Amino acid sequence: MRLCLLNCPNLFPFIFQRRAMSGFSFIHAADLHLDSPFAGITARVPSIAGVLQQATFKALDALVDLARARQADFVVLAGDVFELADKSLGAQLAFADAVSRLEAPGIAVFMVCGNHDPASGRSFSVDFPKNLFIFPHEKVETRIVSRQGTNIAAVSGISYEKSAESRNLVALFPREHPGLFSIGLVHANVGGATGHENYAPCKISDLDNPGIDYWALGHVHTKRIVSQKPLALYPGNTQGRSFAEAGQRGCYFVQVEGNKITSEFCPLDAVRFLEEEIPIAGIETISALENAIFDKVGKLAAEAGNLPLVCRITLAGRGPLYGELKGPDTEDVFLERARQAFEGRNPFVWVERIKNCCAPEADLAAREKGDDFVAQVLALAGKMQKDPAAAKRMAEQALSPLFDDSRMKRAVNPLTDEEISEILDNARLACLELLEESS
Ligand SMILES: [Mn+2]
Repeated sequence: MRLCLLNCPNLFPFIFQRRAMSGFSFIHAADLHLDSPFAGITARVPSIAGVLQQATFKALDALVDLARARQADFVVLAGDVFELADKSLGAQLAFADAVSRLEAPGIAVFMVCGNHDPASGRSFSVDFPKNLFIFPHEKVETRIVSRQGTNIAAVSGISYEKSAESRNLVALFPREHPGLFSIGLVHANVGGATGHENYAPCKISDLDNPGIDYWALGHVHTKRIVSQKPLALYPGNTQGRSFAEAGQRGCYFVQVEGNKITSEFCPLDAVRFLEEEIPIAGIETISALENAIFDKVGKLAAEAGNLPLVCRITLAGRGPLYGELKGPDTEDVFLERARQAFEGRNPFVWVERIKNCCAPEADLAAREKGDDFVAQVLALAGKMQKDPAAAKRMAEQALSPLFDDSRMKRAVNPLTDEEISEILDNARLACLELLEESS
């Protein structure tokens, strides 16, 4: 028998059977991005596009199933539950449904708003069940969770008011310990994580707060242990939405027994993104390469198990087939044939792209040691690849006469890091082709 209470004793009078245990457990998830549009994934087949569109919702359902199956005492959601500040109607209704499925077994849900769904964003007049508590943005608040009349944990949290949150929210948490297992729930960029906006920035050392036993973080989309004491985790997002978010996605199931905290990662995603390279070295014929592509897609499908798969294969490295692969339609021909080979699979296997990044069969390292122009460019490109920041500075310097022109500035966007890296790769390849022709 269990009673799960927030700070109001008559709020959750739900009673049900649970296994005997002295500790308690909760689920920590973040960045659900409900109703994410999967920008950049151009699924031509409507049934696949539909599955992608539903994937963030399915991950939410999986989270609810997990919380119920494991009989978690409560759930904490560390921001970006919704994709859009003007939360979509479908996302809000689906979220209300999910929370109400947790209401019957008495599982409370605590949530903070992140940069995608700040408190100031528009909301529809959806009635959320009473087991949901959304932390305010003005200051850190604390809620006590109880079971069977006994207080088991304190959850403190604070929301974003607007997207570009510049406050150090972590620093606002109380430093006195509440005498119960204490969770700090916050959406923040801890330690200047790259690849994510630097919102609610703080240093890792800011987490060193005697009032907090577990930091339930959100914002960084790939799971990460930020600190061991106190334990601070990013669970990553619940559903990958691009190849930048490849691999398993899910949440942490956290068990607390006395001083012992055990965190177990549990996948929730409904569609798996996987990307892999095929080194062309040693592959002698186009037919052998095609077999290698089919084998690799088959291996990724096995890895995705019972989940639908969106995959990308990159042909990489140096090898004798380089010349034959140079044609403009090579990628498309392989792609079309791979899609056909895996058509009709259930769950589906969708090959998103076959990317050709091969280089000719030349001894690059030896060639870089020469003193001619080609060797110098190869050496420089190699050096720049190892130091992208320096490469960016040099490229910007070289291009400044062009990009500093006021008319050009209006017409052309500055180069992105990815574009600069591609220019370098192409320069390298052009040099290698010159080598090939002259040999
Ligand atoms: Mn996010």
